[in-house]
Amino acid sequence: MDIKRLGLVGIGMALVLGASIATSSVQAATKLSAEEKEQANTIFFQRCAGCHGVLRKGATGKNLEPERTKELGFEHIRDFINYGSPGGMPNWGTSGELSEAQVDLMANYLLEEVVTPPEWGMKQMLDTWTLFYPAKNRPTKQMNKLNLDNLFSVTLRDAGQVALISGDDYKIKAILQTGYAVHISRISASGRYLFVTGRDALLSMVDLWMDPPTTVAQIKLGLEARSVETSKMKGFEDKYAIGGTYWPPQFTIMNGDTLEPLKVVSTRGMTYDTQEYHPEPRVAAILASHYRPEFLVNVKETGKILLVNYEDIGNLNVTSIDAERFLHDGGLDSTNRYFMSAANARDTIVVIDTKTGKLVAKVKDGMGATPHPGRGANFIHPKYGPVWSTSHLGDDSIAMIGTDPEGHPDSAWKVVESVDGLGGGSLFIKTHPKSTNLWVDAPLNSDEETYQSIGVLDINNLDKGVEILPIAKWAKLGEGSKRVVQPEYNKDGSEVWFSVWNGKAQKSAIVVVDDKTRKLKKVITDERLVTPTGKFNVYNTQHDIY
Ligand code: DHE
Repeated sequence: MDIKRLGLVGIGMALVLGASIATSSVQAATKLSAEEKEQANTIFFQRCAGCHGVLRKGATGKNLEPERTKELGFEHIRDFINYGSPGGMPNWGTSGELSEAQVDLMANYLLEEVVTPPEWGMKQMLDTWTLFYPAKNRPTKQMNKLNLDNLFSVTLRDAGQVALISGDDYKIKAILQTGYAVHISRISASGRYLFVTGRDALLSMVDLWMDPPTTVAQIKLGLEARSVETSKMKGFEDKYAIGGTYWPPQFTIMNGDTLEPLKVVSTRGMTYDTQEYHPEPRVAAILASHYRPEFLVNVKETGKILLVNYEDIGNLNVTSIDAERFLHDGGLDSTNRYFMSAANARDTIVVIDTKTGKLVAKVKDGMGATPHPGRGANFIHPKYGPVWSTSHLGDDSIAMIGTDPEGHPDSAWKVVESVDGLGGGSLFIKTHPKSTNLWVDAPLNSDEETYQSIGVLDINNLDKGVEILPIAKWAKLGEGSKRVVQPEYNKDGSEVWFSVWNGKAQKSAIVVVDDKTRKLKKVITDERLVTPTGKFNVYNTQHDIY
């Protein structure tokens, strides 16, 4: 095994981390000024809270409360921030993302007491809710000539915008202002409305029928968020939207037509296993059931999946399923019946039957380290039948789990095969019902050649191994880290799009590859394409095709 493909930069740092806490140096903190503390707070929010939690209790990242950091000592923490670790901690210092002074600042900051941010309830939400276009001022039919089914909503992360790009002529049709470090897009059941959430919990609702597509409502749901979804059950299409927040730890159900907040529900409570109180159980992925009028809400730190029934918001019925701690992302199987959810820091995939509303399995045997599926990839395995697959952050494997309990009972809810992908540091995997290719990225790998490439496997000949395509090279962008991230198909499954994610001041691109030939088809460049990351094809996102 090529050590680079596992992403083993900073192995020395892992050994440092593994060293006995008792032997590490205890060093007094340099007291930070109010100004320094504010700067550190901002950096912590932008770079660290996603993995370690606002209260620093740890999740994907380690616990960073002062009791622990003081034991580790200033130098240890500073080096860890600087060099990163094979477990997925980025090398903030050596990558140039933080200066030496900022690394020192953060090491000192982590020795100080935790700063608890303010709460955010209905009053704050209503204060920030803006309905730019009430439903009566919106068109009754599509006013533009866009082929909406093949439109892509592209996250322009550091611009706080999304670009709407046509999958037909590769042109940018609109740029829309959204929240800070915008994260994901989701599409309403009808395909008309696009919902975009920023990390700052600013949620935007875009009417794709207007000419040009326009933001019709916005609301700030808290201070930090990653997820949004809309009701997809027959009879409830476009009726409700839901947003989950990391801080405060809660979810909010909104009117799907206006974003008016209707119900805020805290997720604070007891962990599923040790049954101890957790003050910050963050809401990670949310999916809409196609079988029942329910949202599936991943509560990270307590390890519970909530089935939130939206039939009667005033008498809210929530089923709480004991799943596994540190639930993060996940998707549906090919029949849309089973929710496959990654408890990534526990190397587990939890399976929920959205038809019966019950836990089906917790798949642990055969999983790699830190599964990170995005929504995963569904295909027919030549031997084991329908499978859902995930790549991993912590190693280079791709795990395939059988999802057909009736047709292939022996394979159901087991890792039936695990193969080598592109490398550790993988975030996303993708295929399409019309394709026999399985694409896998590794944007957080430490090896430049690896994170600038994409891996592709032939579903019918998995033994042949991965073919590596130098996507970033094809884009010819000049300087920068140019991480290749998130495969996304066009509507008919003939093309796959990849983001070449560069620094904010550098040139980025989207590279389009022909799915059949695996050859370069198009490089989309435009000065407005600043730090593209996620891409969401309207039709595939609307219908949960992946
Ligand atoms: Fe994401 C999905 C959280 C960092 C790009 N990301 C998700 C989801 C969660 C999440 C909970 C699932 C949402 C859902 O389905 O409802 N992401 C987090 C983090 O907490 C984390 C680790 C750190 C942070 O501070 O945010 C994080 N994510 C990133 C990135 O650095 C990425 C690569 C670039 C970016 O734009 O920030 C990134 N995340 C994405 C993308 C998806 C996503 C593209 C949607 C994938 C999909 O196919 O659905």
